[in-house]
Amino acid sequence: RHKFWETQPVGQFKDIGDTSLPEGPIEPPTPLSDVKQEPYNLPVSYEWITCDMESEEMSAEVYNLLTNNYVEDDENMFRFNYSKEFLRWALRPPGYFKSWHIGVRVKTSKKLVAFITGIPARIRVRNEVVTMAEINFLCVHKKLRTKRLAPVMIKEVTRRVHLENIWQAAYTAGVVLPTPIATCQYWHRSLNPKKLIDVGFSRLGARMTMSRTIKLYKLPDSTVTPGFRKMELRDVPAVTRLLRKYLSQFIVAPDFEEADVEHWLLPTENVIESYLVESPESHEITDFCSFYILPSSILGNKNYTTLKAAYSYYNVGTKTPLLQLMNDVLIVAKKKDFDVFNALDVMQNESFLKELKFGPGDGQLHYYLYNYRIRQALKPSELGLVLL
Ligand code: YNC
Ligand code: MG
Repeated sequence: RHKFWETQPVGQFKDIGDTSLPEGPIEPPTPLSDVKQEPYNLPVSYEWITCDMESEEMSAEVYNLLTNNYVEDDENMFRFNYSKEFLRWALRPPGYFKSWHIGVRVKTSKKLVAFITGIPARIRVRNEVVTMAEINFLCVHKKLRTKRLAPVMIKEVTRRVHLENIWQAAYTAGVVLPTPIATCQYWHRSLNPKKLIDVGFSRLGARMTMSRTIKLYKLPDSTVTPGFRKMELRDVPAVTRLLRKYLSQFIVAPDFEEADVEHWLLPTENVIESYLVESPESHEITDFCSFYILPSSILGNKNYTTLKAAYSYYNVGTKTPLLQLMNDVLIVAKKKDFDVFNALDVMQNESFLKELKFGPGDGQLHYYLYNYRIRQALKPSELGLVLL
C-alpha cells in the first residue's frame, strides 16, 4: 500500500497497538562513514541544487515554485502563499544547515521544479531531548506529480540530515502516512465574515443573515488586559522562562533556549507577531501569545486574490486566563486587517476555541516522527509543538 513508506524506519500500521515494542529510536545510528557520500540519482534531465536562502534571487525562485505548486485545500479553492520573508525566517533558525535546503532543477532550462527542506530542532519526547530535523516545504511541480519523485526528495534530505549526525525528524502533513503520532484539527475564527463568505471559505449559517453574522463576529476596538503589549528583544529571557515552564507539561514539545525564542518569537514584520502581559505593578512577564502570518491565494475569484490569515503559534497564560488572552489577540488580528485567525486543537487550545467562536475546519493535520517510535498515539492536547 505504501511502497516507499513501508521501507522506512517509521511506525508501521501493522504495529499499531503492539505495546511490546519499545519507545524511542527504531534504528540505531550508523557510522558516519557508512552514510552514502553521493546524492541519490535523479531522472537524467534533472539536477540537485542547494538553495541559498540568503540570496534574494534564490528565495524568489523558491517563492515562485511554492506560490504556484504548494498545498491546496481539498476543493482547490485556496493555496498557501508563504511570503519570501517568511520562508527566509522559517529556513534560517540558529544552527541551520544550508545543505538541507534542497532543490531540483531542469538541467537545460535551470527551472526549479521541486523542493524540500530541513531545519535542526531540539524536540523533547517525554523526558528525552532529541536533536531532530523538522522537514517542511516538500513540493513537486504540478506537471511532475505521481512520478515517484517525492521518495527521492525524502531520501536525499534524509541522507543530508544523517551527514550531520542527526537520525530523527518531525513533520506534519494533511495526508495519512505510516503512522501519525497525533491527528489534529484546524479551527477558524472569522474576523471578516463577509469576505470569507464571498470567497467561499465559509458559508452563511442556517437561519443567519449577513448582518447578523457580521454582528456575531464583531470584536472591540482595543485589547482589555492591562499591561498587554508587543514583545521586545529585552523580553527574550523572561519569555524563554515562561515558555519552557509551560511546554514542560506536554509529551512532545520543542526545547527552546533564548536564541530559539529570539529567532522564533521576536516580532518580524509580516512574519510573526508576539504579545505579552507585563504586570503594571511588578513588571513581571506573566502571559504570552503569538501568531504567524500565512496568506493563501484565492484561486479563481473575481473580487479577491488573497486571504489574510493569522495562525496561532505558542500561547501561555499564567495570570491572565487563556480565553481573555486569546480574545485580545483576536482583537489585535482584526485591527491588523486579517480575515481569519486559525488555531490547531493542540496544547490547551480547546479551552478557548468554542467560546471564542472558532469553528472546526475540514481536513486534518497529522504529526509524524521519523525513526522514533511512540507507544500510543497522542491526544492533540498532549502535543506542545507547532510546525510552520
Ligand atoms: C507527504 N506530504 O505516500 P508511498 S507536507 C510524505 N509527506 O509514498 P510521488 C508523502 N510523503 O505511499 P507526488 C507526502 N505526499 O507509496 C506523498 N507522499 O509509500 C508519499 N503536493 O510520491 C506518498 N506538500 O512523487 C507515496 O507523489 C509517495 O508527485 C508518492 O509528490 C508528493 O512538506 C508531493 O502537499 C507532496 O507537491 C511532493 O503532491 C506533491 O504527488 C506536492 O509519486 C503539493 O510520496 C504540496 C504538498 C507536502 C507538504 C511537508 C512535510 C514532508 C515530510 C516528508 C517526509 C520527511 C521524512 C523525514 C526525513 C528526514 C529523516 C531524518 C533523519
Ligand atoms: Mg513525482
